[in-house]
Amino acid sequence: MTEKAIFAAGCFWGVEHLFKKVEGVISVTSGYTGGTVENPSYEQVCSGNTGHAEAVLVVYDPNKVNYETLVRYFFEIHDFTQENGQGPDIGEQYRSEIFYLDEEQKRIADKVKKELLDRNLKVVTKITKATEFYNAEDYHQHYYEKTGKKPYCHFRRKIFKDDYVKILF
Ligand code: MHO
Repeated sequence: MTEKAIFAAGCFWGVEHLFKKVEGVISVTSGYTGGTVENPSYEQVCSGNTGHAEAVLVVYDPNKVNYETLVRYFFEIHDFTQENGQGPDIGEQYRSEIFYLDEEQKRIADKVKKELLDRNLKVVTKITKATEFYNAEDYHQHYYEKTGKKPYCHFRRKIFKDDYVKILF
């Protein structure tokens, strides 16, 4: 059995790269969601006019990792205080957003976000019901593995105390 999660946290190259390292994650796919245009291209999404966010679809084994762990990790691998952009990438396609697939995911996402707000941190992350997820073009999948380049704006900063996630490599 597998489950799915969808996260937007800026340029999907880096988000995909970091989620792959998590034990229990089976696959990560870069794509577009949360907009209005059907089957958009990268160029259309880049124009900022489609309403889509660059996002990743994470397929995971719920016996090895749970949704709450993925949500915590999501907050640790990007800057959730930056509105409509991530690092040098500016535009609403780079926004921070959790697209929940059911009410249980929504409850967990809300809970973790509240934990951060209760610590007086700024959190711009939206929590929204998932709509259609469109896979990005092939050349965007596994971008860093294919190109040998290094992520330029995603890295992990620890914000949760306990050792809640197992990173494989
Ligand atoms: N600033 C980045 C954005 C890439 S991302 C897939 C670049 O063009 O290199 O949106």
